[in-house]
Amino acid sequence: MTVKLERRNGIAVVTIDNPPVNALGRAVREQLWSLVGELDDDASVRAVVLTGAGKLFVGGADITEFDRPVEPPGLPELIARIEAAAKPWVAAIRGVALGGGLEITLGCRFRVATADARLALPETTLGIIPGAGGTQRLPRLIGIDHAIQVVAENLTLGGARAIELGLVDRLVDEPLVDNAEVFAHEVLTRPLPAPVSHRPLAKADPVLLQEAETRIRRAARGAAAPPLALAALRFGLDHGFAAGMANERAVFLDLRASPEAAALRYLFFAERAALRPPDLRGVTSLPVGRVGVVGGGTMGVGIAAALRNADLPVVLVERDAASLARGMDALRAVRKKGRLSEQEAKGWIGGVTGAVGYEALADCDLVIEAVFEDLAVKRAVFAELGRICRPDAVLATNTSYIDPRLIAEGLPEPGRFIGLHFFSPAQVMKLLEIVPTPATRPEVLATAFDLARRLAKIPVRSGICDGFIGNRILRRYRAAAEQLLRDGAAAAAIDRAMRGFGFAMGPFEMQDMAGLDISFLYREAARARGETVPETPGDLLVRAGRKGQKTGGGWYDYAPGDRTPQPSSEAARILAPMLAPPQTLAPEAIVERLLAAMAAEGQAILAEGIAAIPTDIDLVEVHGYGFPRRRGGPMFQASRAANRT
Ligand code: 3H9
Repeated sequence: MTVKLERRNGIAVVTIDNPPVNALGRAVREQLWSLVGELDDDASVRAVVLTGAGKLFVGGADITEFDRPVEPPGLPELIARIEAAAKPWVAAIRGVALGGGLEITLGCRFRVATADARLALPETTLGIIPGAGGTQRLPRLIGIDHAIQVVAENLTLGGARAIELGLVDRLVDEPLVDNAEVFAHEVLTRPLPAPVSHRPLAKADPVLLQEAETRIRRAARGAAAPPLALAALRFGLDHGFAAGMANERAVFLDLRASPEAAALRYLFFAERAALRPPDLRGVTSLPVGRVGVVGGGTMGVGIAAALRNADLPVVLVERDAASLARGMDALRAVRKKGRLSEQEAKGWIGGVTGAVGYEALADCDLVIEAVFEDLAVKRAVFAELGRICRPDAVLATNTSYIDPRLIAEGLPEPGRFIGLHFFSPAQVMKLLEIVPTPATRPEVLATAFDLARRLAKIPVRSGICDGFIGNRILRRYRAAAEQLLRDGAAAAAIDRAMRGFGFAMGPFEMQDMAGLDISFLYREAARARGETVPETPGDLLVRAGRKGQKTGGGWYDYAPGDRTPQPSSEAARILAPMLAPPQTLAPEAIVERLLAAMAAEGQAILAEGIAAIPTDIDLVEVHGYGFPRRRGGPMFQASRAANRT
């Protein structure tokens, strides 16, 4: 049974025991449905305590059911039944009560929680809105302005805050159920409060609603659910509880079936699966206590910050005192601002040992090299690391292009070597490409995945190829964008189309920001090696000194101190010899062409075994390259397009 019942002197304790997260799947709903009737009919029961087994209350509706039609009994009906029960139900919450998990507590007459409880309605992150009364009952308990933040802005309330807002009636210690039982006996001595749905709702301040609307729309960046969650809440304000519930349900069901929600669900499961690759099941990772970082430049500092954010002690090594001082200053600057107390901030930076020379790394369990992207420089680093580090220490390179096998050549114990490709800024970007060499031992690979989990990153394993998964697709994407340009589309039209699709920036704006010279130098190096690399429009711009924002112009012009791209007649003149006569393409056609190019490269990457599964490619794009989350990724898009035809 996924729902357990125990009777203790007049109190029935109902425990949802549905691992891993006590989701409210059909079996749970069915059992709760019949228990409400059974307990109402049981004269020995005076009140009911509803709780979750294990470390959490309930993680929400069962998301795996969302690809199928709704299976009765529905959650809104179940919650209405609990709310209307003859015996009062008391929710006893430890850990998380999320989505439907929080909604079911709102149907209970009381809520008690431990201080570590976390209450939230994260539905909008899944492309839906709360669908079991969250938008209607919550404002009646905590007021409209706070409810807006929980319903449409994914605010999580801790136990203490929930008490302040009136969401929880009492904070209790463990043992939770014993204390909830005491609470239940106590409340039975007093008249019961009205069910939440019967409570009055104060009038909303129109200015506050307007501000919320603007804020939520801006933050949603085109995602449908957050503004609709607010709208559902407002509908209830204007039309009352019953109409509000009917409207909420209709919007919920509509969104549940939307491509956006399908994409977000797909990523939800892909992100969790990424942490546990099947072939590493049963492989024990190596203990990592102290981590060395070689190089105090942007990448090294970002990696050190990511490690400190996960509370790992760091040794940051530079080649001289001045570079080390710069690195340490940069680290202080990227420390999580605002969120740390003075004491915590001290501890954060105090966990970094700065050192000149490699000797300080002798005791590290893992060392990550983040020096200049040059094979000879990197090899020199690993020659030193091979000499100084313990033979069992894991040694990692943060290269983004260079073949890790070449970097590791000559390294003693090559089985401990691995590529860890972080993305800049490394303390922010979620993606970690993990690049084993054929010599890398499974425990070392497992250690890399374990590290990603500790750093709250999304790990994706990549085989060895030029640019690994992400930069390889990026190159193809840019090439396709340049081909569109050559065919006569305007850079501004291409950028606009991709922004419309959900990217923060289009491909040309992005290159102007990052600098056109890096890929130019890369092509030049290939040409110098004798490879045939045809001239690109980007080459023309760089040769004319237009390297992007940093030189005042690239594909666009930029006024000093202003990052707004302006159409450039100078760029047009330089590029003219390569471009076909101007033509107007529909934004959809532009998006289709560029997505198809990304997906085609993804297919090649899969065919070559560089990525194991399509979801890995989508995770790389979403977490490393700004692919809009609500679109799932290029492979997800391609599979949907294939299903349509
Ligand atoms: C909702 O409630 C809609 C309602 O408004 C209306 C309905 C009518 N369902 O994250 P973890 C799986 S929408 C099914 O690694 P943690 C997960 O895939 C829902 N499965 O654990 C993984 O499986 P596997 C609103 C779920 O301890 C395993 O559980 N709720 C669900 O780090 C462990 O997950 C949310 O959006 C689910 N709801 O974190 C909350 N949740 O082992 C979503 C998880 O096979 N969940 N799984 O890889 C979470 O945020 C976290 O899972 C949680 C636990 C904090 C609960």
